[in-house]
Amino acid sequence: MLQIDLISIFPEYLAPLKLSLLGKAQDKQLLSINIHDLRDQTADVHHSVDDTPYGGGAGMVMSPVAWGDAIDQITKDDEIVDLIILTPAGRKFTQKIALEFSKSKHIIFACGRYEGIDARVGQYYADKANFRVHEISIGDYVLGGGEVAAMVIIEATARLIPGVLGNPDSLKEESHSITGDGEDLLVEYPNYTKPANWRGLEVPQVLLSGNHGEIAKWRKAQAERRTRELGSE
Ligand code: 6GU
Repeated sequence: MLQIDLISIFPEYLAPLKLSLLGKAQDKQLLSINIHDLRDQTADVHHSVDDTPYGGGAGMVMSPVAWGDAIDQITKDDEIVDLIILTPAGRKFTQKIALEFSKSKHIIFACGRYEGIDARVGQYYADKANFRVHEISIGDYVLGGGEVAAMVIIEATARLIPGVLGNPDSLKEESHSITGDGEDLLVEYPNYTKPANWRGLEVPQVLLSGNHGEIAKWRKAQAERRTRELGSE
């Protein structure tokens, strides 16, 4: 069972985590997803979570006080926790990192907004023996907050947990699938289904041939061609 906690000032933004594959994984008790409102931690009447940056500059920074209280409340001292801080300045998320996260027992997502979370939050938990802190970005563009990025990471991670996918063979041949050593990263070959002729476009003949050796060779060549073409963009 993987326990996932998300902390956000827009908990409603995370409602889709109940749906589809992730909903089924929760029904099967392979996954537990809990959403927390950061503002529940604030004592002041305005429930403020941000303040002006030391040193000046534009925008607001999220205060470490509410974050620390929220994280402490959902962790026990005797468990290992992966704390994922979502930030465009983080390490780029990949399939390999998804595989690593899929083996975790407890992941906490800190979904920041504004100009980010006070840097001491990551520093404080990185110094604790039972925390592994990961600053993660999902790509080279800037989002309004970490919520959508957290959903991307959860969707990629959860489907790698044994039992979550109905047909585990689906993992074997898809794009970016990892074959043990994590090195063989190809995008997938193109797929076709009926009809064999659609609006004048024919399915490649080899796929209709029934020759499994030739089909495997063709698919490998297509995957390599696609991967090469992406690399030269
Ligand atoms: Cl994780 N957060 C934000 N705010 N923007 C991003 C991101 C994360 N990853 C890419 N852009």
